[in-house]
Amino acid sequence: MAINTDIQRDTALDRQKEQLKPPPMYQVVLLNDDYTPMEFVVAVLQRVFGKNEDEASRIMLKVHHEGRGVCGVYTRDIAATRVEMVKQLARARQHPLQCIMEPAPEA
Ligand code: TYC
Repeated sequence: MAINTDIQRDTALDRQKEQLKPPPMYQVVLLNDDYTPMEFVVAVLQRVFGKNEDEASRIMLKVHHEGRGVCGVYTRDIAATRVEMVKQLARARQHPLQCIMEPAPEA
């Protein structure tokens, strides 16, 4: 019984600590390919990530030249929803555009 009580106390403490922490954040990353038109990528960055045209063009060119680029940093569900939105838009136009999410580096 003493063992059990210890486990329960640890768990409650862990939960309390967990609730004090900010949620884990995820970055949504666009990957380069040779076929998706640049204008389409810029339009996706504006529509899905709320970027203005200059910022969208800057991110698109970074992906084009460096192979990948961060579109934004979000909580898990919001990041996952945006990844799905990008994939759906790309699929609808039959572009091979790839988008992933990954844990954001700690600030
Ligand atoms: N490399 C593509 C081209 O030359 C443009 C592109 C940019 C594609 C960013 C995907 O995530 C991407 N048309």
